[in-house]
Amino acid sequence: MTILNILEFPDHRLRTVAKPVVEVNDAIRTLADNMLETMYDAPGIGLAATQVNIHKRVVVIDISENQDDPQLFINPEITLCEGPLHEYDEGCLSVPGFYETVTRPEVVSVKALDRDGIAFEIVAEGLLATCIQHEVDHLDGKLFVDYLSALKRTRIRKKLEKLHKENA
Ligand code: QAP
Ligand code: CO
Repeated sequence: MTILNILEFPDHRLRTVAKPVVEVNDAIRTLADNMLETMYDAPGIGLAATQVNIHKRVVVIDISENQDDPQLFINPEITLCEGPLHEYDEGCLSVPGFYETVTRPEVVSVKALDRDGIAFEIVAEGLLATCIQHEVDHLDGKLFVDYLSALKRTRIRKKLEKLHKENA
């Protein structure tokens, strides 16, 4: 397995809209396994293919305490957003070192394909619902910093640009 390079804000490639997966084959399963390894290595709780510069609609999530419950969503679609809004301190492997409060619906239904290409649908709430919405945003070229004020977003961008220059 391979640990993939994670793009960081403000890399414009994070703004690419990912294309649907047309066939769930071994190449997609290998991508999903490499994304899981990359996420566990970070460590993180969610990763979208966009973040590793692969513009296909694939998301991996593991919100379990022991990081032993991987969830794969191929072509995820949020079919229902419900209920009270929920505030969560979100972070992102593509925005390392920054956490900010984002408000999103507390419950979502999500339809997707599994690693055998079989469709399934789940109702998610709490952290899982937040994480699914955050990762589906990535597939549409959207980042959690887009929900913040322009001032906060600019501050984060400048700090990361400085770090990237120092590390170059
Ligand atoms: C998305 O984010 C998420 O800044 C997944 O230095 C996060 O796995 C959805 C990470 C929170 C909902 C709530 C972030 C690792 C990991 C960092 C992540 C960092 C190291 C973020
Ligand atoms: Co993210």
